[in-house]
Amino acid sequence: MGKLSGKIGVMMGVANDRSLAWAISQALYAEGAELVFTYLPGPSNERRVKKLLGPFQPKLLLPCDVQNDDDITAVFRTVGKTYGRIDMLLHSIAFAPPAELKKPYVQTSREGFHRAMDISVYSLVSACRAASAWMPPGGTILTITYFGAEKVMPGYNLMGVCKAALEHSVRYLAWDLGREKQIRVNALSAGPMRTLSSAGLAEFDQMLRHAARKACLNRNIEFEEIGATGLYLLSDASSGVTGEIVHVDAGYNIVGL
Ligand code: 0WD
Repeated sequence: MGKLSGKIGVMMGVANDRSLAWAISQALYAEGAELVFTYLPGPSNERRVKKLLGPFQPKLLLPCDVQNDDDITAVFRTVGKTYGRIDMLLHSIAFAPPAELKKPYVQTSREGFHRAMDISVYSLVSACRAASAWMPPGGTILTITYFGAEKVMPGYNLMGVCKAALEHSVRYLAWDLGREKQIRVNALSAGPMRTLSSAGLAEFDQMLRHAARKACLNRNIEFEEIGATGLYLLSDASSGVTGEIVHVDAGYNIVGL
């Protein structure tokens, strides 16, 4: 019997075996959780995710473009009706048009700004609303953020502004859902990891080298470290923690120089 036996989790944002959401899913599986996955609709995404999940045989693998309210409603209705409850939600989704990330923030277009905010921030609000309808007291929600929300990280640009909005959304959601239903909402602020989406960032290799040099632990973080903290934040081990931004960055964020 694992710590999460009998718990139902919805995992949004597994794109491949390097996704941060996959690190957390593996840690939850190891503790006996029953997991359901969503993927961005598209034949190649579906194929990739199906192949990855094959050995785990999840009961549900559902298409969900978070820009579409009907998709979000359908996902949580299907999971809710299948299991009668949802205990955990992982939101590990972000997107900004690559061209927007290549230009200085001051040049951000209105359309690019709206699209990035919609996918990277509003999707959390919408998913929290839909998931919480099926969550019993003690339900937990986790999203993934980055230090570029707190300080200027050249090259992170528009996504830094999205992450700042995401982090403050976590606090307001923690207040609303905590008061209303005893549901917790937190964010894990991860150090840089090589994944599909980070590959789109200009100078990512330089960012990785710099992060390792500056961090207290003098290294970058490991995939399994994201999994372990994700498990903590999605389980009762963190029952007194909500509205927090927990850094898993080898201590990078506390160093000034
Ligand atoms: O260094 C890193 N990789 C860090 C990532 C450091 C700190 C934070 N993060 C954050 C990201 O900003 C994101 O919020 O972690 C989260 C997950 O990122 P990841 O694991 O690096 O990225 P990836 O494996 O690419 O998963 C993100 C997924 C998308 O994958 P692709 O590569 O296909 O775009 O977000 C999903 C999609 O599966 N996604 C969407 N899902 C539903 N609807 C949408 C959408 N419209 N757009 C993107």
